[in-house]
Amino acid sequence: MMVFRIIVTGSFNSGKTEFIKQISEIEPITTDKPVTEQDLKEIKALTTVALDFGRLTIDDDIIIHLYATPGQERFDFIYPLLLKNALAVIILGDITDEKSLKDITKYYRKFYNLKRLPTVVALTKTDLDNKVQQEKIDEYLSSLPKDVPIKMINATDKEDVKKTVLLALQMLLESDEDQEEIV
Ligand SMILES: Nc1nc2c(ncn2[C@@H]2O[C@H](COP(=O)(O)OP(=O)(O)O)[C@@H](O)[C@H]2O)c(=O)[nH]1
Ligand SMILES: [Mg+2]
Repeated sequence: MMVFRIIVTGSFNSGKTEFIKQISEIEPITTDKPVTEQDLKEIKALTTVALDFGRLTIDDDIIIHLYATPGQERFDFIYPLLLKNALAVIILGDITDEKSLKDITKYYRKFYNLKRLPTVVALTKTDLDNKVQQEKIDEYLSSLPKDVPIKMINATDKEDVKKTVLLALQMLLESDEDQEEIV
C-alpha cells in the first residue's frame, strides 16, 4: 500500500478547507478541531499551526493524504516540512476574487522554488455569479506554464473535488514513469 501526500494551497477563503472537507473520509482536522484519531499521529505536531488534513482511500493500494497549507504567513516555515513528503500540489483560486486569482502565480512560484512537483490549478466558486472578467482571469494565469492544467470547480461539490484530486494523482503517477525512463 502506498500513501500519496498532496498539498492543497491558495489564498485565504479560496476553498481549501471546503475542498478537504468534501473529499475526506475521516472528519477532517481543521484549524478549530483538535487531533483525536489514532492514525493521525504523524501530523499531530503540524496541527498546532492550523493545518487542514484529510484522507481518501482510492483502492487497496493507494491512499491519499491531503494537507491544506495554513493561511498566515507566520506559518511559512511549515512549507518545506510539508513538501518533504508531498508528491503533488493543488493550487486553489477563488474565481470571484481578483486577489485570490493573482495569488495563484505567487503560490506556484513559492512551491516550485522549493520542489518541482506535478501541479494542478483549480478555480473555485465557479457556481457563483460574481465571477471576475475572463480577460482578467486569463491575464492573471498567463505566466503559468502551459503544462499546468486549470480546472473550473465548485469546491462544495464532492465530484468536482474528487476529479481534481484524481487528476493530480494521475499526473504524479505519470511523472513517476518519466523519471523511471530517464534512469
Ligand atoms: N458556492 C461556493 N462556495 C465555496 C466554494 N469554495 C469554498 N466556498 C465557501 O467559501 C468559504 C471559504 O472557504 P474555505 O474552504 O473556508 O476557504 P479557505 O480559507 O481556503 O480554507 C466557505 O464558506 C466555503 O463554504 C465553491 O466552490 N462554491
Ligand atoms: Mg481554511
